[in-house]
Amino acid sequence: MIFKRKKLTDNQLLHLYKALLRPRVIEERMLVLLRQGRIGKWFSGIGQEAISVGVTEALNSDEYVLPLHRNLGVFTSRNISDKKLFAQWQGKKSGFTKGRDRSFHFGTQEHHIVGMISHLGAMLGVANGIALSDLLDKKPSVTLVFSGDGGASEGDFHEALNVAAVWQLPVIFLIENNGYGLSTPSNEQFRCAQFIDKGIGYGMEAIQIDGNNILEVYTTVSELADSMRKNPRPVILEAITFRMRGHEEASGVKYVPKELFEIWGKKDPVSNFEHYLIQQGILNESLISKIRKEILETLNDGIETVFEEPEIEPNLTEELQDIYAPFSFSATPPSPEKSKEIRLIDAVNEALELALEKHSNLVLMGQDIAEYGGAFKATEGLVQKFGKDRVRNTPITESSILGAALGLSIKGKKAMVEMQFSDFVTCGFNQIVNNFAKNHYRWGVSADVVVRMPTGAGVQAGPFHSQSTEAWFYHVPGLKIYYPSNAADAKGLLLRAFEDPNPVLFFEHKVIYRNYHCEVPEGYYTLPEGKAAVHDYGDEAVIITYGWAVHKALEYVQSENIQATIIDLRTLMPWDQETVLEQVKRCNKVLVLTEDTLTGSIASDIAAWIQENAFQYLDAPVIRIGGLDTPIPLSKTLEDQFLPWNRMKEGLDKLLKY
Ligand SMILES: Cc1ncc(C[n+]2csc(CCOP(=O)(O)OP(=O)(O)O)c2C)c(N)n1
Repeated sequence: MIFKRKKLTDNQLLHLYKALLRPRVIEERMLVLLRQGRIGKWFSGIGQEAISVGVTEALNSDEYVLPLHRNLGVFTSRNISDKKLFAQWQGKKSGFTKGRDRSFHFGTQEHHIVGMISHLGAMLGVANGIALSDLLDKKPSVTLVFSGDGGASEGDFHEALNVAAVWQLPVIFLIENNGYGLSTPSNEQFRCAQFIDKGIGYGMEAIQIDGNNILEVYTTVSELADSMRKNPRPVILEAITFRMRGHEEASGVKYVPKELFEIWGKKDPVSNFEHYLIQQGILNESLISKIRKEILETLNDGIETVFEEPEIEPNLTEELQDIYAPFSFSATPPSPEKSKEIRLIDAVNEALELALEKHSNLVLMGQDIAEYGGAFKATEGLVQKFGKDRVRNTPITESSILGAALGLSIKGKKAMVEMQFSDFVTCGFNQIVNNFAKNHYRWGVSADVVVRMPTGAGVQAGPFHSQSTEAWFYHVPGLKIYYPSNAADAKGLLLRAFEDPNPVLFFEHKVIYRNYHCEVPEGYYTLPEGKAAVHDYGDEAVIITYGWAVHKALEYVQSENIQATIIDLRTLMPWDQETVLEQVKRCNKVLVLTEDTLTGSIASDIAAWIQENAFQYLDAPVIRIGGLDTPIPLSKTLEDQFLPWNRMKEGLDKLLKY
């Protein structure tokens, strides 16, 4: 191995050696503890330390690094104490996630590290958001995100590189090419000879380095980062290395040819660098022992303290509280003096404009949302007023853009992502349910993101442009769901959503966009979440519903003169249990109505809640009415059959006669 020290001083070289040795010593100790049965799982990065350490040492301490499961050296190079790390690994309260997540699955703003979730590829888009924030703030800065060679097969990898290239984001996409993804060798994982070959396809520079040579890693990244700070752009950095141990310790290495260990053993990053430093007269055996001893002493102290720390005493209140980020804002009630009659689409547009004015840190992203104004024209005129930095057209990459939205939040910005149709959110599902929803609970940083979703059937758009997708998210703790039925609510709730630092999924029904209008107060106002609207036409039954179904229920009740009250839930997470209970007590007969397919719907959950909490007030079984449990068909007659409106009438008649 050839080491080129360039202009590095002896002290710098010694510092790099100590930084390189620390994760090795920690890991050796972990392997002993594992054999002793004192710890559980361990993912080893032995043999790959030069990468984690070299890149982290090369970056400024306020530049973000997004490491993976073999990158202990990133954490140690940012001077996180052994005790804190060990507490995290052991699931202790004093760890980074209060025992809520495993090993390297945590972030720390203090150290500018955003750790992984289990899902490979998910953090690549997040790195883009962090870099975008710096770019918007004109802060010369680089973000570095890791991927394994196996993880690079994920669609998220392609999306993230594509977005970074189009937006010229200063991100180093570091691929640790260690030959295996769990048991799968490279030739069963990808067909290209090397990852740098992908650069030209993305329109991106690509550099290959010897990942076992700490000086090559360090000097390459130092020079590259310097140049990227001056001239922001993304770069693929392929570090060639080898995984010297199993995928994780329990899984073994039977499938790896033995000779590979011999070849790569000779390329060990620590012993080679040690040898070089001895040759240079910077290190000697006694100094090595001294350094090792120092590292071990602090480590052992940390380990023993953590072992003594008691297991976590569960605190239910704390567990439930930490799902959402706490925040306070002063609600702005609508002023009734001035209003005008507008459609829901206009109300959304007005709210977006007001939100952009109020929150100077808000960035809107979505397909065709800039000059074109969005598929439904919800963002029309905004780019002209607020510019392309804040109203951003995106490539067709739902997952990566949602990831970028989280990256923006990590840097203190607010983001809105428009799904062209709520159906397409499936392509970004992971970001919402695993990253957004769990981020605050896991390490205390919320996804300050509003995802706007044009939704619903009734426009003969077929199985992939008509679905009601709200129940998919209702099931996931950590998300909020708003679903206004009219323009006035849409405006106030959307503005409320932007005040909230938590992730809000905001549903806009395509039929309501232009077919219904109402008086909408002018200017800025917010409406509270979890507060239903009650349309009181009598107390013979209560229909609990939301969205387009509110209009359908109202039309029927009004036209047939039925003495029923309609509850428009307005927000589904949280939903207004108090008003529901009050009206169940008053009306005693309940129909829960949804346009969504009935099985597993939010309506089903509400019906279950009512029978559990208000059984004694019921004069009839709770009736649930919803869409058919089929995909949503295209033709008008088939779609009419799918939609629940006729069944609603029958259900209500049956209920009233019960
Ligand atoms: C989306 C997803 N699919 C599968 C897994 C299971 N898994 C965890 S690590 C791993 C192998 C990763 O290989 P690579 O990216 O090359 O990184 P390495 O472990 O070699 O460092 C797999 C398949 C996962 N975590 N996430």
